[in-house]
Amino acid sequence: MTRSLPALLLLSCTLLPFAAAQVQVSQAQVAQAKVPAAPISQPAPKPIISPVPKPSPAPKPATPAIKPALPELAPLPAVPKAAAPLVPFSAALTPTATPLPLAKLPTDPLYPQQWNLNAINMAAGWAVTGGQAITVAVLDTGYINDPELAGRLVNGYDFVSDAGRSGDGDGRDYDASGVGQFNYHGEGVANIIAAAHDNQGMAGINPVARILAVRVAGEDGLIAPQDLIDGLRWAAGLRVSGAPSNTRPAKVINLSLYADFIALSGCDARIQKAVDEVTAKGVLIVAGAANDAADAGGYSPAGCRGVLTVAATNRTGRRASYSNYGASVALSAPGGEPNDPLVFSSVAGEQRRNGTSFAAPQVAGVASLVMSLNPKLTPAQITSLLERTAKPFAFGCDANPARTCGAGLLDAGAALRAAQLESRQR
Ligand SMILES: [Ca+2]
Ligand SMILES: [Ca+2]
Repeated sequence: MTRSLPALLLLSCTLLPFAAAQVQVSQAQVAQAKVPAAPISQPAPKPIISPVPKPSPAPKPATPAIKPALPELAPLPAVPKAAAPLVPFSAALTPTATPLPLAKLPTDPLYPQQWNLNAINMAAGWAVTGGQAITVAVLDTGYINDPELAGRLVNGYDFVSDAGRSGDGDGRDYDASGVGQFNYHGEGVANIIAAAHDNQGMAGINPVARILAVRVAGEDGLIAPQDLIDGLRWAAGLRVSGAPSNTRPAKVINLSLYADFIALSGCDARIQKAVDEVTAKGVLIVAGAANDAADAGGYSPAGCRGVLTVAATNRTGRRASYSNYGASVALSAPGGEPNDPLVFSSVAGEQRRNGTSFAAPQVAGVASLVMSLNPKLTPAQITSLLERTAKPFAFGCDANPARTCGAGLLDAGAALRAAQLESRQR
């Protein structure tokens, strides 16, 4: 892929090597490319959440004429929305109480398969706190009304400005629900952060967190830089012309993406400006490093100053084959490999995916637990805490010592014990 081509945005990896994927592919090539994707790592998905009643079939959307499908994302069939109520945007936040340890480990059926939670020492973290209703914004494909987030999913705003790519027939509007075949992406990110411990599906990292869904990705999975910038600013409570004011800003923003049409040559100045404004408001931005097995410093937002950039590891604790690396990476979290993915729940059934898209939300989830203990920490202080409590890579994360993956592997137990100790000392 040459660097002038449009960048693909969602950091869900690739059963096919990303670097080998063609951007300007014909529909026939796309269809062909999908063939090896399914059976490698995905057994037939089992429904793990009560089936959602099917609405009458919607008319088939026309095939997008201009944008190619994403070769890195295996599309799913369209699924109906679940019936769990969305939190109205204006709803008051639950008053915070002293954060307590989690009463017991999750009994959700997918929990034993969530190997990434063992890898990040999550049970030791939950022994410190089960979290509070911290708001985490997910800037992604929009929300799916997933029962895992019932009562905690906030309909934010649809920032996709291009009506030709939005899939909902218009530009920006008040409905942040996802449209199209890549919906599972934002749903999976949100569920990794905040899925309920409810004996169904999976277990999230902060099971009481509130998810603010902000749609920035079009139906085609691409993100325009201005939509990302406005979505970032809005999620943090900054004014965005034409959008309603956000009176319930997030404390953490998860970006499992990079924006389209940005040259891969360092942080884009427009994105950096938005990042600076958001972090100055005390909002932590967590971003995936991207999936090109390249230096993340060339990417936006992964290479931007002030962003907590997350590389992906595999089950052995080494760098995942696709993960970006380098000095802009703060630390790592499990992202899995194509043949050994992470597992998470979806209204469409169990998902098995890999990518830095799914590493970043683990850090965002643990960061929200840290904030549960000490809401006054600045983004820089949270980043520092997570870096210094990360489990160092004994022999580096990669056989090539130049391919660094930050301070180590996320350690939720160590991070939350340190956060608790520091909050008591204040
Ligand atoms: Ca729209
Ligand atoms: Ca669950």
